[in-house]
Amino acid sequence: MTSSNKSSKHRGLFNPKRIDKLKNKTAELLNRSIDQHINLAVTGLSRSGKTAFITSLVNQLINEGQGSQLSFFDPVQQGNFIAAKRIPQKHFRVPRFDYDSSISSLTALPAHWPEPTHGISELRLAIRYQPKASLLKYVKDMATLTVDITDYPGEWLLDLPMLKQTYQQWSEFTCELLSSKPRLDSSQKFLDKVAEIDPFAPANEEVLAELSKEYTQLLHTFRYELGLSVIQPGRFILPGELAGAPILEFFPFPALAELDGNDYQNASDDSVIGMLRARYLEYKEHVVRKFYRQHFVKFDRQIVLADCLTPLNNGKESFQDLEQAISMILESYSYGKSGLFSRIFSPKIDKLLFAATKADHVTPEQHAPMVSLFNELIHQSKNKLNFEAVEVQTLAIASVRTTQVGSTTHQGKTVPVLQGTVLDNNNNRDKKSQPPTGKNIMVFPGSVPEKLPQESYWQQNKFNFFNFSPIGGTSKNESLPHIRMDQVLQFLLADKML
Ligand SMILES: Nc1nc2c(ncn2[C@@H]2O[C@H](COP(=O)(O)OP(=O)(O)OP(=O)(O)O)[C@@H](O)[C@H]2O)c(=O)[nH]1
Ligand SMILES: [Mg+2]
Repeated sequence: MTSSNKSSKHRGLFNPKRIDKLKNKTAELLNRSIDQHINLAVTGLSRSGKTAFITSLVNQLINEGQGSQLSFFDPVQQGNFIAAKRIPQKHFRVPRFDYDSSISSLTALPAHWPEPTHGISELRLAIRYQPKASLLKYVKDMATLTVDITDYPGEWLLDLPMLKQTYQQWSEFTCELLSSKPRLDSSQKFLDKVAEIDPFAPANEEVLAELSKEYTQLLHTFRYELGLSVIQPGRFILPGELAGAPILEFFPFPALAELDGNDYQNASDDSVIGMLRARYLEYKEHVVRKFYRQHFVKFDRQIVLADCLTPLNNGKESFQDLEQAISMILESYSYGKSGLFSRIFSPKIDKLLFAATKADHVTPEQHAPMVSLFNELIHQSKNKLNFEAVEVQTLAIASVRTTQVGSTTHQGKTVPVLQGTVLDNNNNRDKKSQPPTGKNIMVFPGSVPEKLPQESYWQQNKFNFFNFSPIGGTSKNESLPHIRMDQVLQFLLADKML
C-alpha cells in the first residue's frame, strides 16, 4: 500500500461526516439493545395512597428544577437528568391515569385529595437523560427512558389464593371469617339467610343476584366501615369494567363439608350450589387468572403501598386484618420453586418496593419505627417466600407532604410536633377531640410501635391522628412537597439511567 493510499484511507476513516454516521448507526444499534424501558406497577389496598403516589412521582419528574427536592436521586444530583414529559400511553384500551385532575385538586386553593379510583389505569413517561457511565455515552448525547406506570387495586391481588382453592375450600375459609369477630355482627343476617337455602334446589337467578348484592354490601362494610383489609373476591368492591356482570354474582355457602360428597360433586349447574360453583370457577379463570396473564406478568418493577397508620389508629382487629391481607398479597411475589405463582406464571419483576405511606402523619423520629413495623409485617411472609431474584426495599414516604414539623415544650422537655390543616375526622378515634375542619393545629400524634403490637400496646395505645388537607395554592408546574420520593425514584429508576 502506498503512503498516499494510506493517508486517503485514514482521511476516510476520520472523516467527520463518516464518524457522525458511524456514531448514529452505533447509537441506533445500542438503543435497540440497551434496556431503556420500565413497566412500573403501583398497587396497594384502596385508600392506601396509589393515586397520590403516582401523581407526585410524575409531578416530581416533569417539574424537575421547579423547586423539586430530589437530593437522593442520582441522575438529578449528578446532572445527567435532562427532562421528563408525559407521552401517549401504550395500551389504548386501558383507562388513562387522570394526572390532570389529580394535580388540579392537589394544587387548588383550598386543595383537596383526588377522588377514589376503582380499577386499572396507565400513564407513560419519557425521561431524557445524558448517559454518563454506560456505553451510550460514547455515541449519544441524550437517551430516553420510557416508563409505563400502571395503577391497579391491591384487592385484585387478594384473589390470588383463590386459584388454588376449590369452591368448597374457599367457602369454608370465607364462612370462617364471616363467623368470627369483628365480621360476625355484620354478617350474621346474611349467613342465616343462606343457611335456609336448599343447595340442591333449582337455582333462582334473582335470589342469587340479591344475595350476591348483600354479600358485596358486606364487603363494603368490612372495608370502609370496619377498616378491614381481607376482602374476597377483590373485584366485588372494585369491579372495574365488570360492574354488574353475572360473573360477580356468587357468594360463599356455609357448611359445604357437611353435604354428601357425591351429591355435591354431581350437583348440576342449574342447582343453587352448582351455579355458585360454576360462577366461582369462571371468576377464577376469566377474572383472576386473566389479570395475571394480561397485566401482572408484564410488570418489571412493583411498588406495594400500605397505609399502616390507619389500621393502627383503628385498633387491634383492623391491624391484624392488614397483617393477613399483606401476607395474601405477598403470595403474588412468591418466586420460589414452591410458590404457587411461579407454577402458574413466569414473573420478571426484579425490584420490589414496599412503601409505608402517609409518613407526614407522624413526626420524623417515628419514620424509622414505621419502616421497622412494615418490615415486620412483610417479614412474616418473607420467611415463607423466596425473594431470591428480587431486590427489595422498604421506605416510609409521604407522596404529598401536608404537615410542617416544629417543636414545643412539654413538662420541661422539647418534643416534636406537627402542624397542618385538619381535613375531616376519618381517622380520629376520639370524635369529641376532633378540631373543626380547616383549623390549623399543632399535634403530637403518638408513637409508632417498632414491632407487631402486643396486647399491652392495644390497651394503652394513645396513637391518634387526624386527616390533613394538602397544602395547595401552588402552580401545577411546581413540585409537590414530599417525604422520600427521591429515594423512591433512586431505587426504581436510577440504575436504568446510567
Ligand atoms: N397526609 C397524607 N395523606 C395521604 C397521602 N397520600 C394519600 N393520602 C390520604 O389517603 C387518601 C387516599 O389516597 P389515594 O391516593 O386516593 O389512595 P388510592 O390508593 O388511590 O385509593 P383508591 O383510589 O380508593 O384505591 C387520600 O384521600 C388522603 O386522605 C400523603 O402522602 N399524605
Ligand atoms: Mg386511586
